[in-house]
Amino acid sequence: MQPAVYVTTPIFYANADPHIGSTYTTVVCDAFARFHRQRGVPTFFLTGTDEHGEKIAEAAAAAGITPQAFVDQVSARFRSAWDECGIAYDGFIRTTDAHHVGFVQDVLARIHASGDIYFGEYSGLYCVGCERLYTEKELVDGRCPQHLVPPVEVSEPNYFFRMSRYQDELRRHIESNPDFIRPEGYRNEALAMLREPLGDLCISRPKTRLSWGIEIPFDRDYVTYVWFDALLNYPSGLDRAGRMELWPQTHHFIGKDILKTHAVFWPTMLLAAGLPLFRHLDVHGFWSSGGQKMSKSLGNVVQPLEMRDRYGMDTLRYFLLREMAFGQDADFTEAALVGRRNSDLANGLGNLASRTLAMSKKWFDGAVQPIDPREPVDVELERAFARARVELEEHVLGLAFHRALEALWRGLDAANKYIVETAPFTLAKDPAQRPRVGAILHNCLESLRVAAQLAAPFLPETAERLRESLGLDEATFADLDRAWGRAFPAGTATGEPVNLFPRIETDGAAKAGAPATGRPSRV
Ligand code: ME8
Repeated sequence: MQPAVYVTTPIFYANADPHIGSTYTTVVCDAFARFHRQRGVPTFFLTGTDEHGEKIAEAAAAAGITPQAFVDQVSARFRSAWDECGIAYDGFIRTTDAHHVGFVQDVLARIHASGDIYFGEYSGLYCVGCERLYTEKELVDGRCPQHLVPPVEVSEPNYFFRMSRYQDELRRHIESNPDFIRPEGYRNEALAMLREPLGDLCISRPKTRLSWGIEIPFDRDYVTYVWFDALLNYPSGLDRAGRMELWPQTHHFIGKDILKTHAVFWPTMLLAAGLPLFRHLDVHGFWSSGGQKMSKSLGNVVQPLEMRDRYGMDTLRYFLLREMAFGQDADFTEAALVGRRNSDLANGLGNLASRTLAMSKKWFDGAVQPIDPREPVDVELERAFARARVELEEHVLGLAFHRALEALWRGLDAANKYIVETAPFTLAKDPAQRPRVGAILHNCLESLRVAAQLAAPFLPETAERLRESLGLDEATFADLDRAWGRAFPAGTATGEPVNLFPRIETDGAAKAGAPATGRPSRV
């Protein structure tokens, strides 16, 4: 485990609302941050909005309001969406914040003073959607591969950052630090970019063409190029929070669309600014929607709040984290989400919780019984959860969140199998077996306790509901190392049976890929 972690999402362009892609990155960061906090690791989690540049200026003009009024609205929508989704960020940065503006200007002045910024002629093929220049080679049929539109030719005098000066140093760093960019495929892509001559980076825009940006401190006729401004949010947000000591422990989570800016522009900027390099760039793949690229024109953009309202946030979190192998692409359909909800959440976890709590209530009025005597089958169950924990932790640190959840579900399967094998329903008919039935239920409650603790970073609402139903206080629940059999003091009272994940009736519609009704059925 690292001594501390600093976790960041990309800052999202304040020109559109959150969708399932931005939600995925944010949920991954949230789970990763909660995982570390739960293990006592000092953690800071930053997210926010990217508010300058041509793309935003154009969107504001189209909306008929000033850029500032426009970004105020969109940024507030991002913030409230993350709040409604229960995202536990520690800082929310806006690139129009005065502190950030000052931070960017300081860095520019420093790099200028050290001789790494010069004035020259800027020309090339620019994609406004990406806010960056493209080389002919990067284009696909003359179009930007992300936005599928031809870039525009630009030519104007501007300031340049001597990025090329740092090319070799960066390549050596990536070569000697295999964990710097993960998973490996993206590291290889970055190394391939660094095998080509890098050139320098244009970092200004004349105000005559674009005034919506941070003014260059050494030339009032220019504003800063939006990516130069945006990338600096990462240290500036930490600086503002007074937590710069965490900087060397940085984990940047991004989607693969912004690999070049983060794997090439950003580290060279840090080298020039004399700041330590981040620790990890963790790159995930893209979500498609029903097999197609998500786009407004296709009308298949998946809205996180709609999904949350229909299925609950934990179901959405579980689906996102379980369905996508981090680094690879995945497809979002409600049918697949409903499938996971019913098979994993309702059957696996929900069923164990409702059965255990119902038995505890029915036979012991909720009073937790002593755990002895222990049978081999009980020890096997305890071991299954010990294994689940080890595997889950390894997988989270290796970014395989889907595997981490699989490992936890192997523990839940063992618990459900334990109930079948020990058959408390049958034993309960014999009064002489009462102590054994009590011990079996205690083991089931322990399974639920450990499962809820391990699930907490991924399914925080569910974990809290389980904690309450199990009658555990917060301190006991926070203690991951509490020994099996030592979490429920004699006399602890478990609550009423809960139905954590009512099954979603699919009535054939969801199976066919159409939106599910979301109507819970009786179980
Ligand atoms: O690029 N699948 O902002 P942005 C998965 N402001 N993730 C997706 C996705 C999809 N279909 N679509 C978007 C920017 N994302 C810049 C970043 S950082 C200094 C500046 C996620 O609003 C993914 O994390 O276009 C991607 O990298 C990010 O949204 C881009 O968000």
